[in-house]
Amino acid sequence: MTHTLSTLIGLPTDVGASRLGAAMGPDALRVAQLGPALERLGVQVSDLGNLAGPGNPRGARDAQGLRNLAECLSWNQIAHDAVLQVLQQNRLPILLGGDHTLATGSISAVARHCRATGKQLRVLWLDAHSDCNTPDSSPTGNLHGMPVSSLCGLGPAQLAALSGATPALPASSFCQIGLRSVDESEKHMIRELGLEVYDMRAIDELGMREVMRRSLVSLLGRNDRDIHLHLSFDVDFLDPDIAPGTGTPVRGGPTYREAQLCMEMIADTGRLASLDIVELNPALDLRNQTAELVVDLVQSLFGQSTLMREPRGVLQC
Ligand code: 6HN
Ligand code: MN
Ligand code: MN
Ligand code: MN
Repeated sequence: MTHTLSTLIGLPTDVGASRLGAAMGPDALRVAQLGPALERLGVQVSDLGNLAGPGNPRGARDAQGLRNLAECLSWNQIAHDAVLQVLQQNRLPILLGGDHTLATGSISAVARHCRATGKQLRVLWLDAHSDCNTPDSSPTGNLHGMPVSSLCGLGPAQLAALSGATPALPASSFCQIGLRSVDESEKHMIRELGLEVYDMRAIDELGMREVMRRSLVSLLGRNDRDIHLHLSFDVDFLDPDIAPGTGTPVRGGPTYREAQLCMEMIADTGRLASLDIVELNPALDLRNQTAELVVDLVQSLFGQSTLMREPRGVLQC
């Protein structure tokens, strides 16, 4: 384990999504005992509670074609400031969303921290979607579809500026896994940016193990000590049969076992240093099963395994 001290940051908002409910995500994760589950693994957990921010005005698209931009900016600034402070305390921030817009603030803070400490930031993005729309390309105007482009310096300028440098990180520092709903405009963007992407077809053809091996090798290379690995975990990555509690479900996602293997292989790298858990929508869930599944997976991410084993490292897997 890289960090044994971690801090939960609740960001109860759904201003970046079109469906209401992700604002209840942080509490559903607490009800599912996220903190105690991590503590059983030897992680010391503190919880900042739910931070306050603007409500959801459910705005129409503005002149730029965006919904709730001002509120998204506020929430991302709040996310940014909290994540940066936690990193400066040498703790591992766990952002509890909230919708996926929040990754802009969160990863901008991580990028700032890495610049200050000489670390190299790599981002693993688990999602059914590519989240690389721009204000011009977005079919919906929802900002949760734009964090990747914002971080690459293309989204709305105020969001892109959060890291203090544009881009917060180059597209080559990302890897996306689990995609199965990509807008036409995003297909072009993936090409243009040169994003490394493993869609569900890649998982079908290669298997999760090989997909994870390839992506971790390309993200971490020789797995030097100076790499900071950030995981942005959109709950809609998971198949909706096992994880119905999310606002933009897409059928045909990873199974329980595939998702476990994915988390276990990330744990094996020993490089996880910050985490977003986003897009959990308890209003659409059944008896909190999605939150409970996420807690189960996060335990694997923090090193829980069936047998006692030594971390194998990315190149030995
Ligand atoms: N998410 N591509 C669609 C859009 O509205 O831009 C869906 C985005 C979903 C975003 O799940 O984080
Ligand atoms: Mn650090
Ligand atoms: Mn997403
Ligand atoms: Mn998604």
